[in-house]
Amino acid sequence: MTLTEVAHGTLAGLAEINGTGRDASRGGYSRHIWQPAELELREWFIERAVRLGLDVETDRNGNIWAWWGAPGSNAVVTGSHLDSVPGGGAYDGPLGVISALDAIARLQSTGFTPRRPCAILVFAEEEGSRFGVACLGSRLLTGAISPERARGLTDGDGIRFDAAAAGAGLDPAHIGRDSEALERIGLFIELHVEQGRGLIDLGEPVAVASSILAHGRWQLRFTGEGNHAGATPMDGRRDPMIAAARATVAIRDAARAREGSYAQGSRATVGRIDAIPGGTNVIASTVTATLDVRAETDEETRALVSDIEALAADAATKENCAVLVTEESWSSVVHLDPELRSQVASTLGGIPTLSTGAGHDAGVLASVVPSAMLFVRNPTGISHSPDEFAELDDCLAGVTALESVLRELLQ
Ligand code: HGY
Ligand code: MN
Ligand code: MN
Repeated sequence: MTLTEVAHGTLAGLAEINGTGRDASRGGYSRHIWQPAELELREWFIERAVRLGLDVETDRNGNIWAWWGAPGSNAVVTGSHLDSVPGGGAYDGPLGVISALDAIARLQSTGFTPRRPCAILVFAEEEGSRFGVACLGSRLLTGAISPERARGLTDGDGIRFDAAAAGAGLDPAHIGRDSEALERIGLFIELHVEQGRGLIDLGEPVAVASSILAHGRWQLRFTGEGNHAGATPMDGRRDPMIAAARATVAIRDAARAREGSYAQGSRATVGRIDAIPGGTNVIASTVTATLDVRAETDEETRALVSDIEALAADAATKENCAVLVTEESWSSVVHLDPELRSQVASTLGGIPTLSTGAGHDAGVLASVVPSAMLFVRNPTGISHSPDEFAELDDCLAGVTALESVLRELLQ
């Protein structure tokens, strides 16, 4: 079945938002916090939740809560995010939100009444695509980032987070750890499209998550001497683009060269390089490269980053440039709650367990409440790309799994 064919069944939500935030130049979707496409998705979610009779509120940090019955403590909370990476896929985030809506709709349609509070939670800025810090909404909720630091984050146009939050109707003075909201959460479970090949290799539609790689984001800022591309001889140039290019290849080689048990899980990626001033006929004065590093332990990730810092310094020196490395965000390795994981697995008759290299809000919440994740097979094994995909039958298997787990946890 195509997406439009499901317009009236479970996962109809995928069809309903299929056109929202399409990115004509990159392909896929660009849905960034408090910009038109993401605002449209917020409204879509609220309308869908109200249609289910859920009580909706947006918290002080821009996360949306949709309560099935009265808010209360020890709640079973499920959900994910609606925002995307630039040119992202249709499923990363929205599949978890839509599956939560559909699982609750199915429970309601069987006359099931939850014996404990239940809510869907839609997190703000999970991808960090606008303000640079991943899982910003869940970090603020849990106090994993200071309100001061969050307020001062800026987007590509220099707009501050506090100004954007105020524009979205929040009180920037009030953002930060929300103990009252946290105390309500008894456990959190997030359904998410798988972003690797695990379920393809296992030949299974659904798995439960075991762990999330340690990961973080850094910025490498190379500075040299801006000059005229035509009037400046090659000798004597101090070109930060060359330093950044050398460093980018060396970073890739360093991650590939990790030894022993860390070889498989170590990853380092330069996702974007921005040059100032960025003219075709101009030698750049400053070049900024983004850096994403991940590994199976905090120590190994930190060790790889310090190797990368040395490599970047060497690349800069060779070009008579300077480099400044600054950390933007950090997430320790996450081992999701083993008890909840086995309860989920046994409820589902023993589905496989998978670790992931992708970060999630469930990984942030795991530091404060028992958290679990369900993965749905992605037959391309590709994510953060328009090629990300999930077969309808596998999506339905995911909803059915989430419905069974919620029924078990709520009775
Ligand atoms: O970057 C990540 O792993 C997640 O998609 N935010
Ligand atoms: Mn993502
Ligand atoms: Mn995601």
